[in-house]
Amino acid sequence: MPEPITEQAERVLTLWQGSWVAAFAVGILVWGLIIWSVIAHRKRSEQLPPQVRYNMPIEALYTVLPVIVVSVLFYFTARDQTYLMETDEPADVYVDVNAFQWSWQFTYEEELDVNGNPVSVAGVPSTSKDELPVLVLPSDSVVHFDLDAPDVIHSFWIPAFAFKMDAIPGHPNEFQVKIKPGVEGDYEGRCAELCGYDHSRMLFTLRVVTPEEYQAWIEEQKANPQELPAVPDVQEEAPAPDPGLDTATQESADQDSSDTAATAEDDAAATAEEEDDQ
Ligand SMILES: [Cu+2]
Repeated sequence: MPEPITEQAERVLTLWQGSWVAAFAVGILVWGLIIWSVIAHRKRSEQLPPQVRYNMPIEALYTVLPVIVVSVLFYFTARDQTYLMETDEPADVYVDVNAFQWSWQFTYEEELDVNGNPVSVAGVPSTSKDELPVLVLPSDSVVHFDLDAPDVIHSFWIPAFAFKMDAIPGHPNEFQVKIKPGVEGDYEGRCAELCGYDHSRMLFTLRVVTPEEYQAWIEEQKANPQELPAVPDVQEEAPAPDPGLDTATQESADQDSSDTAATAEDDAAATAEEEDDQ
């Protein structure tokens, strides 16, 4: 497991370790009983041992013990899930995550640049770190994520958060984390839901910096808005609800062709960038 960099990730790690300890305790008990009965009750003579059946206390134990085991696991899972899904605390940073085929756009909803647009970064599908979008976040801060997708289901995964959540078209998801102090550095981010041709290149970098460095970065972005690669917009591409079957089929066909168009735009943008670099 990667070193957890959020308070929530600490909780996930503890739950995971606790589950293993409980599993080993049950395992050792069961293996112990198996080995004991194999040795203590091995065949000693040709005489048939006493035949017993319907031992009520043992039968009751068979039912009660698994119920207790499942209840304990359920209790801790439900308790931690409730904690992980909490979004009540006011966040220091709000990030809109747009997961598209096949990269990411991160929009800092509350930070408006000189043109009045929110600060936003986006990338192209790649395995080279220079081309990947960089999600910059301050340490020692609460960060709120809103996840959405214009095309297919993706999954926003930062292994160091010990957490991932799906980005589903037409079904916005949200979660928040408290990033710990002193964890500045670069961390890997991925799409964890097989989402098409370039899924394996749908990567990003999480860069945790100090709150002061974060403020300086945001001010810099506000003053110099960045040219973004072509990114399909969540609002524009979300399919409109329509009860008609024929129209629905037609719409999904439209959706497919516009997806192809968006991909072509992405490729064009990527090529343009490469040409710029030369
Ligand atoms: Cu994806």
